[in-house]
Amino acid sequence: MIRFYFHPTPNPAKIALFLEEASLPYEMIPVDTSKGEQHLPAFRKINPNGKVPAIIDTDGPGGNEARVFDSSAILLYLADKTGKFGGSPEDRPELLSWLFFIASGLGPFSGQAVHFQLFAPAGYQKHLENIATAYVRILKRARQAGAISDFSDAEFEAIVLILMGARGYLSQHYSYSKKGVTAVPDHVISAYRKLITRGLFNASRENGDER
Ligand SMILES: N[C@@H](CCC(=O)N[C@@H](CS)C(=O)NCC(=O)O)C(=O)O
Repeated sequence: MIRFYFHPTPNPAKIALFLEEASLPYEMIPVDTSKGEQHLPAFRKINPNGKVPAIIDTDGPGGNEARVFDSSAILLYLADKTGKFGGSPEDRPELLSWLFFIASGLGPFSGQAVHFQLFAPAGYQKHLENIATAYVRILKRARQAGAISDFSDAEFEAIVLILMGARGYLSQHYSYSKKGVTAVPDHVISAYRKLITRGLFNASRENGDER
């Protein structure tokens, strides 16, 4: 059984999506980050970095309990454990490249964009512009590579883990674009809408992760 430490924000949404799409049984344990529950000592034992998502697999390697934190690590762990959404060995180089690119490039930029747009004191406009420029460049590359534009059924399984990784951020920016923050180009929004139309994200939306 997977114990899934969740709050309805973008990074936990990636794991919700995997668990639902893989039909893995799990117990969802709320960690309300708006109340600071991510800093409680009991949760810090599961993720010393004090962020969601995290999981405990009660049936981990060797039959032992295992904890995994950080969304990309959890996606890879679950892909290996279940044999689902990891693609073929031939897919692995692209899959790893884009997944780690999301973890080390897209993720930190997106997190900073949200921080500087919504929470930081005034005076950070230049920094925000740099983030927006980098973010658009990243999304353009992803689109050129076919990761977020239209794709064939054959390509779908190989890139779905990548999309799970990117999805939380697209969702977040889609919401903020309604509030007048428009760092995401129209074609990215329309690709995201297409994915929603195909029903890919329905299960995790029902779990309340859309804001
Ligand atoms: N690199 C981490 C980032 C996790 C992260 O930033 N989680 C946010 C929610 S989306 C969080 O826990 N925020 C609360 C906090 O930072 O105190 C991952 O990919 O899981």
